[in-house]
Amino acid sequence: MKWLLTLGLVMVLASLAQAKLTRGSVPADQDFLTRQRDVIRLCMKVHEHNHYQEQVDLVKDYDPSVAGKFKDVTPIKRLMKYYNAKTLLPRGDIFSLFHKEHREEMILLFESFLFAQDWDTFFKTAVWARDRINEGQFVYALSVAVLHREDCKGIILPPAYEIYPHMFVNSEVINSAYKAKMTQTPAIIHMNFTGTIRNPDQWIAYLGEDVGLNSHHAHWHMDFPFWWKAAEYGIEKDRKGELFYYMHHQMIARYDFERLSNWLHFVEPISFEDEIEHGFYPQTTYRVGGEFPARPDNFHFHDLEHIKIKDMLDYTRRIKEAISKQKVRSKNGEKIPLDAVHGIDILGDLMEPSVESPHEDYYGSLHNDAHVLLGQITDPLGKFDLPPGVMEHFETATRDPAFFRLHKHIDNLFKMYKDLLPPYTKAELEFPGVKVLDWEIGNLVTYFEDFDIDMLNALDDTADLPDVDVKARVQRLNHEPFTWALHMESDKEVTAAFRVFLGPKKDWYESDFTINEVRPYLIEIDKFVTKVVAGKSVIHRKSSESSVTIPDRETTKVLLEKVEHALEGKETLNVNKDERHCGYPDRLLLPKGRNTGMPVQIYVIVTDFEKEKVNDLPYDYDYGGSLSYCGVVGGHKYPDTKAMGFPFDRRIYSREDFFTDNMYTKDVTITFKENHHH
Ligand code: CUO
Repeated sequence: MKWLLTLGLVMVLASLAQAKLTRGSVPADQDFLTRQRDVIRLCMKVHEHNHYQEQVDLVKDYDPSVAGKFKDVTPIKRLMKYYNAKTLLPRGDIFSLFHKEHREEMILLFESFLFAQDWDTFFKTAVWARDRINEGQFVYALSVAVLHREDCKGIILPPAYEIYPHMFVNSEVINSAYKAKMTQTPAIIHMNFTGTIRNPDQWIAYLGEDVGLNSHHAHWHMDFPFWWKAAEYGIEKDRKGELFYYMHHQMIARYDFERLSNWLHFVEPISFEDEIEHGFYPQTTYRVGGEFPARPDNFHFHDLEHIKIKDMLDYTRRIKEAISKQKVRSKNGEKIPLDAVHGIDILGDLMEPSVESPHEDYYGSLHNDAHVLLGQITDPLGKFDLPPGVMEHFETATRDPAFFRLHKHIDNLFKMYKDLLPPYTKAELEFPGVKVLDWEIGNLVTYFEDFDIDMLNALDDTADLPDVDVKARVQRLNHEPFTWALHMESDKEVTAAFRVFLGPKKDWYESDFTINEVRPYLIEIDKFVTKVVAGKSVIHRKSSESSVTIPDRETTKVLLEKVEHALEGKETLNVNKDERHCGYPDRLLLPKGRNTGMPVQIYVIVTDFEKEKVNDLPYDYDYGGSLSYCGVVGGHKYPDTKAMGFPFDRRIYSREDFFTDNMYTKDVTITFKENHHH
C-alpha cells in the first residue's frame, strides 16, 4: 500500500515536471510529423550513405544549384563548385568548427539551407548533402538551420550524444558495443568517468562529462554561433555577447560550486605562460581518425603554426587596457565606450570573438584560439597528425578540466570590467512598497542515478547484421523535485520580476563567505515574472519550472517511434513550436552538495518589471523556456533591461548597504544521498 502511494506521488510529480513541456502545446499535424521524422532520419547513422529508399530516390538526379529555389544562390553555387572540384573536407574526416576552412565550407552549406525558399528545396538539399558533404559539417549545418528556419519551428534535433556516441563514451564501451552487435546480444555496458580517484579533477567529472551539460553547451553555441552574420541572415541575436559572458560565467560558478561540494579549491584561471598542472586523458576514440589526444600533467603551452602564445598575451593585455580605459578601439579608429549598458555585450563579442567584434585584428581571437591551443597542445607542429582535442568541439570541451580554467581566465576579464562599474545604488535595488516576509523551501536532496545512452548510431551497418539494443550506462547527478513559497507583502498590485540565486555559505575552513566574496560564485537557479496582489500573498514555485533548465530529453528512438505512431494515427503527439532545447537538464539544477549536508544560501530579489521590460508582450509570454542562460531567439528582444546576473554582477560593499526589503536570503542545506531510492 505504501509502495502504491509512493508510486502515485511519483506519477503526480512526473506529470508536474511535464507541465513546463506541454505549455503552449498543440497536436502536431501530418506536415509537421513528416518533417520531424525526416530530420531525425537525416541524423541517423550519419557516417553511412543515405539508406532510406525514399531519400535515395528523392535526390537521384537532383542538383540543388540548378533545381532548388534559394533566396540567394551564391552559397550553393560556391559549394557545388568546390564539391565538383573535390576540394571540400572529405566524408569520414573529422570536422572542427574552430578550423577556418572547415567552418567556411560548413557556412556555405548552412547558408544554402537557410536561404532555401521552401521546405522542398531545403529538404532535398539536405538529403543531397548528407551523401556528399562531410558528415560533421552536415550535421552541424543542418542543426543550426533547423534551429533557425521558420518551417522547422518545434522540430526536435537528436542530442549530440546519440548522433555521435563515439565522442561521449570511452573506447572500451565502443568495443563492447561492437561485440554485442557481432554476437547479436543486447547489452548494457557500464561506463566510469575518465581517470581514477587519484586525480582530484575526476571527483567532479560527473559535471564536466555529463552528456546533458555537454548537450546544453553545444546547443547554446548553435543558438548563438560566433560566426553568425545577423544582417545577412536577417535574424538578430539580442545581447549575444553578454550571453556569451553570462552563460559561461554560470558554468564556471557551477563548476566551482561542485568543487567546493567536494572540498576542492576554486578553479584557477589558465596562464598561457605556465604549466598546466593537471593533465587529461579522454580515453575516447573517434570513429575514424584515432584517439582523442591526451595531455600529460605539467604540460606547457606550445606555439602552433598559426597561433602563438605571445599573441594570446598580447590580446589579453590589449583587452585589459581597453577595460581599464573603459573604451575599445574599432577597426576604423573610433573609440567605443564600454558603458554600463553595452560594455559587457561589446566585450563578449570581442573576446569570443564573434562577427561583431569591433576590431578582430587588434583584439584577436582570444577565446577561440585558446580552445585550439589547448586542443592541439600535444602535437603543436602536426608531426603526428593527431586528431583535434576535446577542446576543439563544443560537444566535448567541458570534459577537459582545462576548459574551466580557460573560461575562468576569460571570466576574470569580464569581472575586471564589472568591478569598475559603480555598485548599484539603493534606488536601483529597491522596490518601494514591496516586501519579502518569509521564504519556505523544501528539502534540497541530490543523488546519483543510472542513465543509459543509446549506442545505436555508434554501430556501423557494414556487417550486415541487424541492430541490437546496446546502451552505455553512466552515473548522473539528479535531485529530488522541490517547491518553495515566498511570502510577500505589497501596498499595491504589481508585476514583479523574481531573480533567484544559490551560493555556498562557508569556505574550506568553515568560515562564512562575505557577500562580496561569494558574489561571483552564485548560480542563478530561476528567474520569472508574475503578478503580486496588494496585501499579503504567497508566490509558489516548483523546481521543474526553473528558467535555467529544460526537461530531460527523450531518446531519439522513442521520439521516432512516437512520431511514426502519430503519422499512422495511432496516437497524438503534442508539440510546442516555441519550445527551446538549450538549457541545463532539469536534473542538474542543484549542485551535488555533501552527504553531511552542505550549508548554502539562497537569495531572491523582487523588482518592478514595468520599469525593466523592453516590449509590450504579456509579462508571462512564453519564450520557450531556459531564458536565464539561453536568452531568447526568434528575433525577440531579451525581455528585460537589467544586466544579466543583476544584482550580484557588481561589487557589494556590505550586506547592510545592499539588502533591501524586496530581497531575502535564507540558509539551507544541500544533502547528497549516497544510496538513494525513489
Ligand atoms: Cu562555450 Cu569556450 O565557449 O566553449
